[in-house]
Amino acid sequence: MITTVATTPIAGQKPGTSGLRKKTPVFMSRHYLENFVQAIFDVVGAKGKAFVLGGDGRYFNDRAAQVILRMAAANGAARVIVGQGAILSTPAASHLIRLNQTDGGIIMSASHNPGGPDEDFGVKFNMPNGGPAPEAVTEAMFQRTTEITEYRMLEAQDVDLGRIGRHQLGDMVVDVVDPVTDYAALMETLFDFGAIRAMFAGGFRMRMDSMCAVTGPYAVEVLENRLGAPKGTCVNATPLPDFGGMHPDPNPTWAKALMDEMFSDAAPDFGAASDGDGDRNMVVGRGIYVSPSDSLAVLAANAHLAPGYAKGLRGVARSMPTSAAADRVADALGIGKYETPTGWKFFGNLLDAGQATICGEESFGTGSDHVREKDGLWAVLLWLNILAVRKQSVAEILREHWAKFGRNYYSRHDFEAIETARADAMFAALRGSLSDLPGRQVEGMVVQSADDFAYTDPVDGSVSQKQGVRVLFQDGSRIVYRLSGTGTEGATLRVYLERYAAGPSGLDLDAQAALAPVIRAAHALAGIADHTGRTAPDVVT
Ligand code: G16
Repeated sequence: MITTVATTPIAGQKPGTSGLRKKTPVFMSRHYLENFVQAIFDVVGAKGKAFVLGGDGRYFNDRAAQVILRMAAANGAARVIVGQGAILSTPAASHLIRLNQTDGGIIMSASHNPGGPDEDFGVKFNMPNGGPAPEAVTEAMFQRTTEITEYRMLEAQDVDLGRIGRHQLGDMVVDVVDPVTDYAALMETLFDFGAIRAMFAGGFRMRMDSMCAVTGPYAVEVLENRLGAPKGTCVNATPLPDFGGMHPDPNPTWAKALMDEMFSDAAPDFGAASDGDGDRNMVVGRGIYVSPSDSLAVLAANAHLAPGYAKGLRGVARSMPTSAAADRVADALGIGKYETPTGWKFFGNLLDAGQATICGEESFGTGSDHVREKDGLWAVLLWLNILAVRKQSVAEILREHWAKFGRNYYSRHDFEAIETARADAMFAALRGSLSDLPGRQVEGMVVQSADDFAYTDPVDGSVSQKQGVRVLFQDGSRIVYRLSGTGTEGATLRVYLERYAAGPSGLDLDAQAALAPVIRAAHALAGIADHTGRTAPDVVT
């Protein structure tokens, strides 16, 4: 029996960088989830359609899944494919959408944000290509939330999402699938599992920290069961609704236990961590941290060593705040290079059009055209494939890379939970000063140009404005200022810092030391302390 429930618009249901993310109690409040899900179905249409549904297992994931299923049935969907227990990593969900050629999918996640009754929850819609909905679509969903008057709900019992197989919910079919099987099979087509297995058999050791989030079962199946890594290689591998109290953001600050191990005498050869929904990754060698920008560049330069990329790459895309290290590789390979706004959704058209094969972001995201999301375990496997072929350490590979291409010293400084009004005032002042900056001297550097990044999509011509303030210096150094679009409280200021060293000397400095003048210039030009009251960042990556 389908009921139509009267509702009224709820303010603030505007998706950010990647879907709608809010505090869990907000999402659990009356009509909140239902209004947004109805807005999704109103925009994309549900009648006769098939969707994928899954999430990262955080608190409220299971109950939200039952609500979404009842609403899908009430809106006339024909079929929903759900990961067992309503669990799917974000890249696995993207793959299932593509594999089954569904009309899209709904992913429940707030990614790297903590989970729990008082933490964060999120919902996003992915398109039939498997990628996050573009801005035009999320904007239409937001508009719909501002005018919504009713939503549709099937009155029915919960579907048993623990039982793999076919279920019926009203007229709709619900297929519960193992969340790992199809994803693991895809990985086997891309990488030389034999070579990686031989490397583990030869004594190579790694640590994979899944931070009590969704990647655990994927990592155990692929690394331990299929590739023969010793039991215990994967730690924090059981997904928990509150991520065991961890902050599942794989960066040196939040994955500190892994960092400590990799810099200790007992360090294994290779370390990696992944985030809440499995699309981010951090990579660490023994005694050496690999910045995400460098990781993208190394992967692009060596991808041809893996079977899935043996024919070479068509192009490399990076988000604007990501360092230009990957551009240097693209130039050397003679392939296309693209600079997009922050947000994986901006890579979708380039991947669909076959213009880019590998994409990456400074925010610990790397991926390729195998799905339409960034993919944490994929990046780990590509690194392992490269290590197995080159038979060198991570440190040796990085040093050879810098010797060949020069080094883009890079860091991001985050200032979290700033009062929104103060952050907005800082950006207003900064934007107002842009035309005065060229020619200005600061910390021994001269500003060459300053602007607010705007992007015209080369495939569909859509334009995205105000994607980050850039200050470029004559010596090639760069500062970028942005406000995060994934937080749920106050504003997070992200300051991205970059300086290029051509070598051969000066390639082995500590990144923060090498960037010291750029960091001071960033504070001076934006008046960070005056506007925000902060003199030091909360997170340094
Ligand atoms: C999302 C997006 C990424 C983006 C990141 C950080 O990742 O998919 O493209 O780089 O947020 O965005 P912001 O700087 O606006 O916080 P995820 O892993 O949170 O889905």
